[in-house]
Amino acid sequence: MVKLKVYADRVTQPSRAILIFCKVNGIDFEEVRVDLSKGHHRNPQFQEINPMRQVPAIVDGRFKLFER
Ligand SMILES: N[C@@H](CCC(=O)N[C@@H](CS)C(=O)NCC(=O)O)C(=O)O
Repeated sequence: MVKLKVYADRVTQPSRAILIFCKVNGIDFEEVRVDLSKGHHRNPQFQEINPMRQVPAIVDGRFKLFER
């Protein structure tokens, strides 16, 4: 089974909120760091996940979601 991926940068409050939500609710997930200070959110690969180029975003198989 494919694990839920959480694209986040812990520096940001919205990212921390999603990470805490997953941990508190026992959701099995993989954290993928998107380093805003290095501009990783502007990479074409990340833009395919979130065209708004913001974290957090989640991917579950083919399902992609952004906006908390
Ligand atoms: N409405 C979005 C807001 C997300 C958001 O504002 N993310 C900021 C960090 S706090 C971000 O990725 N900023 C990068 C940018 O806009 O370039 C949500 O709640 O998920």
